[in-house]
Amino acid sequence: MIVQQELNDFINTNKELIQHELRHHLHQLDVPERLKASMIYSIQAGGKRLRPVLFMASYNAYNHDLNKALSPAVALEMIHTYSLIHDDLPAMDDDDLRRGQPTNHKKYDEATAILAGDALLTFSFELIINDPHLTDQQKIHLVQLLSEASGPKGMVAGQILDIEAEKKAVSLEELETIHTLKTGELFRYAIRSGAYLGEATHEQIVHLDEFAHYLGLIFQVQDDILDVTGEPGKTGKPVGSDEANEKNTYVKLLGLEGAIEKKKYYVKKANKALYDANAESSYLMSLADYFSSRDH
Ligand code: GRG
Repeated sequence: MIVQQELNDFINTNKELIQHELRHHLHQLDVPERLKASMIYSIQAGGKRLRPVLFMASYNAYNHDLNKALSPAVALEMIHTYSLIHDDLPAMDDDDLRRGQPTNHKKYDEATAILAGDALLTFSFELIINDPHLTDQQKIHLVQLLSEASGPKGMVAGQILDIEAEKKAVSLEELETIHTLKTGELFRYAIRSGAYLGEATHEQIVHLDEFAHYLGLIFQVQDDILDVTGEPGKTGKPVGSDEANEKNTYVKLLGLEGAIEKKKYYVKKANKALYDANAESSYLMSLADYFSSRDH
């Protein structure tokens, strides 16, 4: 049983490690100054680094040796950041604020924000390919996993389905598909790639895929619950805003009580999948609880 303090230490240590790696790779880039500044602006804007922490927890569930290959997690955070920059653009959500600060296109301009996103996306693959701690076979596999998770079969598919679903009623099943692709695929990559490098078996990875699926849904249902119950300022989004009212959410479909019940169901399924993956005493288990009770 992992106690809260131990989990906090694990999260903080790995967050620091990833921040350091992100800074190191971006600051040494020899590229046009405005592009570099805009990439660094969004990377350093205070993200929770949940996905890299999941990667580390998944590696740690199967392997206690020091994980020197951090590029799969750094690449993942870069792709997550690119997706947020593009999601905030006028052509998409048209947001002025992200994490309580001006969005990239507000701080710089639209063209710069588009290019900063493009640059983070492509640079992420370069990082994996140049990682001296990975074998060629590992590089190929990781690039395959990451491109599938973030591309037209993964996150990008989720984004277009989400845009198409705006302002029309969707079923619970359609909502789950959108979130599984838009949010869940990157979680799945984090967990799969960590377990793969930690040398989990194929069967364990199949169970972890199921865990990741439910973790993505827990994350999203909690996001929707926080939209109506969260403290303003903490979530970085206005509570009860027009945006929140128009969105297809679990709370809209099931009511607040129904959404909370659904979350409990997802937590149960996630825990069962972790047992099946022999990872029940890992940080992954505590992270599932952390995801379901987070307040921002
Ligand atoms: C533009 C191709 C493209 C995709 C965008 C992820 C995404 C797809 C859009 C983000 C919109 C959104 C608010 C989705 C809800 C789930 C989500 C990804 C929230 C943000 O993730 P956190 O909480 O963010 O991990 P931080 O700020 O901590 O990095």
